[in-house]
Amino acid sequence: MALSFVFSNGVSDYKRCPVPFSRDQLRDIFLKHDGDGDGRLSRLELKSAFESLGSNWSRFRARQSLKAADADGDGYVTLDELDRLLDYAVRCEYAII
Ligand SMILES: [Ca+2]
Ligand SMILES: [Ca+2]
Repeated sequence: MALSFVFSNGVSDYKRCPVPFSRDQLRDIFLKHDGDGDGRLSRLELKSAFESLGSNWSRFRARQSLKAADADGDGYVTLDELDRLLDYAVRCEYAII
């Protein structure tokens, strides 16, 4: 039986299940989702970040990660809170360390 060398594009698989990233990769991904470039991540920006990480519950993740990372309670994850956000993501097994 011939092996098939035709691969599906893999994108759907990638989206379906979270792929482990390194902490540095996660940091890059979160920073890239600062859509308005104000140096902090709003809940919507977090949601799109978790979407791109393959989360099926991105809205839930955004809310939970904000709760976990937003130390001063201003509703945004700023750069000095980013480490806490990464801690959360790692806890949710989006990262291998
Ligand atoms: Ca922002
Ligand atoms: Ca904050």
